[in-house]
Order: sequence, then structure tokens, then C-alpha cells
Amino acid sequence: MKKLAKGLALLSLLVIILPAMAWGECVTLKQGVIKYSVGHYLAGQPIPVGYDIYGYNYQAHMFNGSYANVYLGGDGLPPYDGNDAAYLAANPKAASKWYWPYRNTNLVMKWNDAWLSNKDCDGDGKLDRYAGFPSYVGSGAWETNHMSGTDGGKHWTYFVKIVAVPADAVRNGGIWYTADGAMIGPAIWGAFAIIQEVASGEGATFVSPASPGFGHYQP
Ligand SMILES: [Ca+2]
Repeated sequence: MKKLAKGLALLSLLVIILPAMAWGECVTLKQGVIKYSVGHYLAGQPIPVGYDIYGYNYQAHMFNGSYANVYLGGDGLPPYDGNDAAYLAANPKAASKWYWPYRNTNLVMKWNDAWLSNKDCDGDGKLDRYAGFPSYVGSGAWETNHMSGTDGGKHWTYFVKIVAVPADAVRNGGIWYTADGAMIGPAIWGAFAIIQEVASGEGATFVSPASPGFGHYQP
């Protein structure tokens, strides 16, 4: 009877430890086995630890490059290099993409690990999103976009902060609110809200009344 109890205790301990170990066995970019997805221009190639040819640095949670290069790779196209005529001659279908008109806008994006991790801990071969949560809602994910360019010879900038909404947030029309009724900000991409916008020459055009700080939305 004592033996059985001991055996059961060991078994229950294993039941607790094994899933934790499986979750803890994360694959990193350094190992060279996390690859670009099917359909990507670089499909099958390992994602590098530093910047890739588009401007993504998945290890450092950032992107810096042409706005079009955020999407071109995923659409099976090479990175835009600034030469319209040569690029379109080689890749004519780029001209019909919605982001093609924004190719001369420079974009710096930053995000946290909940938004897009630099590891694969769930074993699907892809970098994890909202790791440890069933969806982005309540995950504390955030992203910033800093755009810049020239328009009619004038330099302009635009900055926006976006968060995944808390689990108890309430959506009313196009606006997300906290559980106690404070406005978080305009809804974007479903489960996300804009918490701050800054336009050059205009200053902050929106500051979330609930909070413009990422810490406020951490689980
Ligand atoms: Ca994964």
C-alpha cells in the first residue's frame, strides 16, 4: 500500500512536470531550424538571428525598412530596393498590391514577445504569438509603428502605439473600453486598440484616457 502511494505520488509529480518541460523546450533562432513559411519568398530558409533582407530582425523584435517590405516577402516577392522600374520589370504583380503606393515610406516597428516571440516553444516550427495565452486578448501584446517620409518636399513622421486589449475589455462600436468604462482607444484588427498617436507638426493627436502606457495592459 505504501509502495502504491509512493508510485502514485511520483506519477502525479510527473504529470505536473512533463507538460512544463515540454513548454520549456524552446527552439531559438540561433539553432537555425525556424524557417520562413510556405509561400514566403524565402520559404524553407532559416530565419536569421539579425536583420533579414526585408528589414525584419525577429531576434530583436523589430523591423526597419520600406513599408512595402513588411508584406512583399509574405507575398512571395523579393525586397523592394528603391528602383521602381527594375523592380516592376522583374516583379510586375507588385504594382497591384495595396501597399505598393507606400513603398517610399520608411517604417520602424517594435513589438514585445507576446506580440511575436523570437522563440518557438509550442513546437509548431513557427515563432510563437501570444505565448501562454489562447489568443491575443489579455496577452499584453504591444507594437509600435514609426513611419516617416517626404510629401511635396516636406518631411513627415507618424507614430502609433497599439496594444492587445485586456481580457475584460468591452467593445462599443469602433472603440474599446476597460471593464470600468475608461476609453482605451479606437479598435484596430479586432482585438487590438490604438492607445497613442503622434503626427509631426500636430503633436499627440490621440492619447488613451485609460492609459497610453504599455504596462497598463499587461496581464
Ligand atoms: Ca510556435
